[in-house]
Amino acid sequence: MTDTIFALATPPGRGAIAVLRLSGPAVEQTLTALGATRLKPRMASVRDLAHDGVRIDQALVLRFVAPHSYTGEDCAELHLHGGRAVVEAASQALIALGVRPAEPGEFTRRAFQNGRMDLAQAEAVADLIDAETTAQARQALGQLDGRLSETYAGFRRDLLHALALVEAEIDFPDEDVPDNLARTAGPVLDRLAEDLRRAVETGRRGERVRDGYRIVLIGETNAGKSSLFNALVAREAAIVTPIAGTTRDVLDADLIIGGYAVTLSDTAGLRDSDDPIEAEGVRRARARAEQADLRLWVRAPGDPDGVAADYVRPGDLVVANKADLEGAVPNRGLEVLTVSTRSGEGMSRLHDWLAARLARDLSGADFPAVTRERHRLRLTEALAAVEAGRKALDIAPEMAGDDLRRAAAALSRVTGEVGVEDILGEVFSSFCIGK
Ligand SMILES: Nc1nc2c(ncn2[C@@H]2O[C@H](COP(=O)(O)OP(=O)(O)O)[C@@H](O)[C@H]2O)c(=O)[nH]1
Ligand SMILES: [Mg+2]
Repeated sequence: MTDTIFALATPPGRGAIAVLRLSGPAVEQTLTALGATRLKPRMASVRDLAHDGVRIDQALVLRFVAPHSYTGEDCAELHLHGGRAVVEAASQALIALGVRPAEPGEFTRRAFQNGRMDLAQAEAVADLIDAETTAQARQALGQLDGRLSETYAGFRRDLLHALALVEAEIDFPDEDVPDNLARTAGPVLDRLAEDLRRAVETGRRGERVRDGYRIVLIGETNAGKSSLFNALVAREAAIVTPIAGTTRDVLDADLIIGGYAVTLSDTAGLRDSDDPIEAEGVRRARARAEQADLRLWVRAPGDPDGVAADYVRPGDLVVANKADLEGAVPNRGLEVLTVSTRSGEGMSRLHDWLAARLARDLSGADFPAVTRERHRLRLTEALAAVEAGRKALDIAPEMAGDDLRRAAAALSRVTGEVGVEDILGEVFSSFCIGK
């Protein structure tokens, strides 16, 4: 039998109120033991809570009766005065009454297991709690509404439709099985493959919104990368000196530009070095530049073209720094913005440029985007199976059924309809306690 759990649902520490949340079969009897009786479901009531004759608090109590609750079980919320001693006393009383402190994510896990939400929605709960930008929150809300799950369900419907066509043909074979199938199931699979491909692509965008868009500063030593890094993060995070080769490690900072989460990285100047520490820094700088969503090539007047030229891609930006000094900066066909981190000239234009780029790459009318690598891997798997099934239609239709079933299984794993146990740990381990 499931046990009854509780957790503090508000942040620990002193506050106006603290909410203790309970879920499980013993909720009603626990409330009664604490003196909270005659509670109407979903109605807030003020009750004096006490245990063993000792008063705990005058609290607002809410009761939810299964299955009409977050977890689908009997639930309650105790809205206590938000002092540490009150919360402590209430927690001790609950433990004494046999109610167990919840594990991280245990409430949402129960909600999933009781069919109140699917896995993609459970992940959205975690994302919404962790959201620090409006874009992250908007994306998570869309996913919580079930829009992402609906997209996956649509894929599965198309797949099962194609599978039914394939099986019907094979069960009642005549000469023209491959021809008939190419006519009936073929277009369905072609369309599905196209949709899956598009979903995998939105996955890159969704993950960037969720985890941060990666911008890397690269360039020659002394171009002013670290100065620019400090200016953008608005603090002296990186060491700036006139000595070439000052920066060795990759420095990361999280910031928000135009409502989007960004991870900005400062790197070592790209040059050959005999110093093994600097050489390792250069190697890391290159690796970072390759993975980034955008590279800012920081250049000062007189900088040689150097190796950075090998790392920039179309769409990257040249930031021509040291506008206060004389000299031209060649642009190598890229867009150029002129700034001076010393005088501040051009910095607001750079900021606007970055905000516009983020909006271009990350906003999408076709939310919901796929938000996690876990989803993207499964979708990619489903896509490969659909493509294999499509090929099999023409040559060996009896094989196509297996491919399509494999694709359906991959999709089901995303929302947690099959193969659940091995992914539950992964999904719920990142939750905070009380959710
Ligand atoms: N004149 C001028 N010097 C700058 C400007 N930005 C940075 N510097 C100087 O350039 C040198 C190298 O800067 P740094 O940020 O460490 O460059 P990095 O090696 O690319 O990280 C330092 O002495 C900075 O003070 C600028 O806009 N104008
Ligand atoms: Mg530096």
